[in-house]
Amino acid sequence: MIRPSRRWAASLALTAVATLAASALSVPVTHAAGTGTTSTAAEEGPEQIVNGTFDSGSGPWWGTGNITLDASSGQLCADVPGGTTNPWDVIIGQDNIPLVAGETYAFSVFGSADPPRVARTLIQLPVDPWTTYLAENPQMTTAGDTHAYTFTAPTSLPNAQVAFQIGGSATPWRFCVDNVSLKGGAEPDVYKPDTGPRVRVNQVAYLPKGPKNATVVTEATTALPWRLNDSSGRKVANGQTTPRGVDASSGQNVHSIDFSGVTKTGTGFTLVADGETSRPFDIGGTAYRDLRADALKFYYSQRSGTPILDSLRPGYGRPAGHVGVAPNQGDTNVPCQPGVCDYSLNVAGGWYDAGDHGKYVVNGGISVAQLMSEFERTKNAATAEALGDSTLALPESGNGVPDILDEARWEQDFLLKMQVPDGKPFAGMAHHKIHDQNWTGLPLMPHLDPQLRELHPVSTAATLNLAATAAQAARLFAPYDAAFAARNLTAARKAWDAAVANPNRLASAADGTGGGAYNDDTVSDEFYWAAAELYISTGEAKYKDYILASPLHTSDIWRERGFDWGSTAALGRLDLATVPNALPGRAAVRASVVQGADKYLATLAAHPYGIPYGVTTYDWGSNNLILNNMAVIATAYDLTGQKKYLDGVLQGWNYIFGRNALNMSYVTGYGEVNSHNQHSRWYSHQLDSSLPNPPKGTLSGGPNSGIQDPVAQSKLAGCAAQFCYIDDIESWSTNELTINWNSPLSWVSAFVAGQGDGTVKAPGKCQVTYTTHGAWPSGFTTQVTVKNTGSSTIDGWTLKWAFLGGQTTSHAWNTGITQSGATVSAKNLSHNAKIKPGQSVTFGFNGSAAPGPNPSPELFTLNGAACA
Ligand code: 9MR
Repeated sequence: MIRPSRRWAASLALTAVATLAASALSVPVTHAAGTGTTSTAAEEGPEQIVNGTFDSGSGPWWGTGNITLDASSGQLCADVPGGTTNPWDVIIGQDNIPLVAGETYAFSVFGSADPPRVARTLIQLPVDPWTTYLAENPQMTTAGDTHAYTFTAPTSLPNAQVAFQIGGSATPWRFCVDNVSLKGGAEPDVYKPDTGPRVRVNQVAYLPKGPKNATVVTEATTALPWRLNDSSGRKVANGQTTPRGVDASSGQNVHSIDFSGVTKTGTGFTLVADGETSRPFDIGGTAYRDLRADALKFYYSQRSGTPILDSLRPGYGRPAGHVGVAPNQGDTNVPCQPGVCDYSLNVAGGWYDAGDHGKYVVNGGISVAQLMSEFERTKNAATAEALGDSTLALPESGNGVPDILDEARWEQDFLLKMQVPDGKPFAGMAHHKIHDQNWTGLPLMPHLDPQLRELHPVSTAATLNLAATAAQAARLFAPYDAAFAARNLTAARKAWDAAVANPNRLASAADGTGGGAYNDDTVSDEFYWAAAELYISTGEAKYKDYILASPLHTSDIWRERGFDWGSTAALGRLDLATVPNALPGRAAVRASVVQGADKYLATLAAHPYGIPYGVTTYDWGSNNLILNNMAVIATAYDLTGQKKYLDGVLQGWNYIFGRNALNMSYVTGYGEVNSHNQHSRWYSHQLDSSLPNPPKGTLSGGPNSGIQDPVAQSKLAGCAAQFCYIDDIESWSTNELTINWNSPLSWVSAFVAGQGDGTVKAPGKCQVTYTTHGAWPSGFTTQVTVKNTGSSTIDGWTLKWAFLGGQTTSHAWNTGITQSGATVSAKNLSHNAKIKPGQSVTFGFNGSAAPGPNPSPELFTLNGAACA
């Protein structure tokens, strides 16, 4: 993958003027030795340039905003525009090069220019007064030459800059460099992360009645004493550690600590063991309510096609990106890649995928599905708290629709636009993605991206992502906007049929220039997921038959590595288990989720850091995979109410917030030490202090054993899995932010936020029989009996449930009924307010039908408590 880094143009004119002034005043200690002459001693010294061979893209090299760096040939090339005045109007550079005073360095570069040009070559101070230590003007030829020089550094500094100033030409030309090398000086520091105290805790909070686990890194092989202190250092509890041996995911010898017995609440607790004091943490539950909102608020500032209002996100306001206003070229009229199609589409809107400006149907699909499922869970799970309107500070807040659905719709509208129009080849399928023709650098605000945007070929995977999400949207939006729901259902059916007709159109792994490939060679899981959503929303036999015939319906889909955008069967299985439907054998579907959860619990129990991720090499975006495994455990809790599943989620949660080898939280703004330099073209604070860091509640991808980017490669080579991470904006393979990573963070934080103090809630003392006696095309009649199974009289009651889709209640008897969205509240009348132990009340209502099935609800709450 090639990801050039590029400086934003704004600050550069000033930079370069100052450079000249400084070089005129200072005396460069450059010994221009000419081509081919170098100091042997220096040549044998250590290499100080990172990725001078461009074997893995162009990072951490950057360029000015008027060029695009291209490393696809294995050299670094740029088309230099004509019509600039000064050399510094166009620059390619690399920062953070250490120099040691008095050391002699050998610098060399192979460069070419077509047509021939001079490329001003500098090693300099990166800030005013821009003192130069090497300043040369090599003549670059079309065939290319190696140019080599030596110089002695007059001063020590950790962050010198190599810069090729290539502006000032009246006409355009092409510049390429390769084998850029600076040898000499001291061995570059071996990167050693600052991991702080060896006692590792969840730096945010433990729930008072939940499990409390920590890990201590120690050479000791026998149990050690531990002690828990409150914020004033007073002892709250003590005990003995459990030696766990060497942890394969970190290579560390560790002990675990269990202080679950402590239920005292407060802030500023610390855990002490082996002479080390942990970072402080709370015992209490409210932080995760904030996170539930923050993790969802993340999506608004990822929106494309609309201005981000500073009034709603102070410090994050920006103009609308990609609305066809120069220098943007899109996304209102986007052509296909050459030869792919003969039309243009308006695909404005949606969310930017990650730190790039690309929009990908496969990844948008799982993200919007997880947001919709987070909402759908509020209809079906006993511990889910309502996610209502005006909870996320959106432009749509106050429109009567839950904000989480407003946010999901922003993406779903975009996914619908990616469907091939009728009458065109592959009508009904979805284009795999839309993004820039070439990779852009950092920082680059969305509205300033000058690249051509292109639609890429259709794919079966994208089409099925559209089918699945549109089918889910059809039932969830029905109570709020019947027309939008119907549009989604039509699109979903059409997409399904198109995918069945074209079951093997795979996105190419080679299509990764300017955006991610998101290639996926196995689409049986996408078929299964789409069939599941279509079946739940329509009840139709063709989808049911597909599900029942799919080998994925009964196989063990619970990968140790977790599910993600390329492995989506779990999305279907989880919804078939939790959303009311009439699938034959549904009990086995539910049981399979519990089996998956049991597997992850076993992994977690065996792991000295309590991580439900049973692998020793970590994948790209490992944090999202771990969170998805936790969502499976959480769903088992929703299905069974068994404490071990709740405890499992809470234990896995600790890893994300600091109980890990790096002793850090991977969520911006949460935990004393947290990721905040995630790779992003607009949250580029690390590169430009006038820009913000990512907003609070942004998940980093986390450790990735693949370390595909040059910064990670230069700093983390040989890393044990948990150490394959660096909070550096250039480390796009370990530290990006992505819409499909915040979606499980958001889902799981909503689960945790709903658990109060961590106690397993006792079921309500009630039993409900819900019988739909008659159904006709436009309506139905239902009778409900509520039995008091407790030992005291219920005096006044409200029974709540939710319909699957757009059903509404009309005439009711023996109750007063109100409805909000799909959720119905039936309240007693004065004559039946009391239900004595063992006795029942019966009421009924007529309802208006909605498209699709009308299954009996499976969750009833009486006065706020879920009936058994
Ligand atoms: O999240 C994706 C990961 O699973 C893949 O292994 C990786 C390489 O193909 O790509 C990741 O997705 C990136 C996408 O291609 C472009 N936008 C940023 C995504 C996160 O890094």
